[in-house]
Amino acid sequence: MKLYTFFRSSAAFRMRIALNCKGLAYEPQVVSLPRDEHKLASYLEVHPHGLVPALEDGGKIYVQSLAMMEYLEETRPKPPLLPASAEDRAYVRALAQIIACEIHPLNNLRTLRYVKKTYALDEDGVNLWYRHWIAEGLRGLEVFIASSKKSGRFSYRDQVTIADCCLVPQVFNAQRYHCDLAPYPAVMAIFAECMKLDAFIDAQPDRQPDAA
Ligand SMILES: N[C@@H](CCC(=O)N[C@@H](CS)C(=O)NCC(=O)O)C(=O)O
Repeated sequence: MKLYTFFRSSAAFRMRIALNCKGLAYEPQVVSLPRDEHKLASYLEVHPHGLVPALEDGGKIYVQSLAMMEYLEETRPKPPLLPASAEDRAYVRALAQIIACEIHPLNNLRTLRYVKKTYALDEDGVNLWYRHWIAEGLRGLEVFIASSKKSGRFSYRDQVTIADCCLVPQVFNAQRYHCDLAPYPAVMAIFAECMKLDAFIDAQPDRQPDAA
């Protein structure tokens, strides 16, 4: 398998964790976002929307990290990254989507570049935007986890799932922007447990070949 990745990309980080959890070897193909390599014609042939990551498997290309994690789950089910029951799978998918659909797009590179340019924001202005949406998103995540009674060591009981593959990169991202994470103790407890595992440690940005 080949993973089109960038060390700081949260969505690529999700995939690196999922691949590591399943013990799947992959070849990293670096696509530098600051150098706009995701906008090159050669990459647009891989991913028509010019976003990282993409996964190549058996000569076919897959995009969208949530879809790719589900693809891995269906083609390489062991160890599972989703719970056994439909109810619990819905819970885990909801958590993953809270992060991937509600939080991450508002803080994506193209979003930040757009608000910075369009509204002539300086660095403080961009940080204000970033931290506002992180606080909104993580508050929702915290409430969802705390009220579900389904969390344990990890987002779902003692099983690592795709929810954790999404949660950890989002927390890394928030830490990079110096967000106050004290109001989210349930989220941070899960983060701490995940970061004891090699699959997460080895996937983190500063362990990647393209880390600055
Ligand atoms: N929903 C997509 C998100 C992909 C995405 O937004 N990737 C970011 C990096 S984390 C990207 O390529 N950004 C380029 C840009 O914003 O210009 C997924 O889960 O794969």
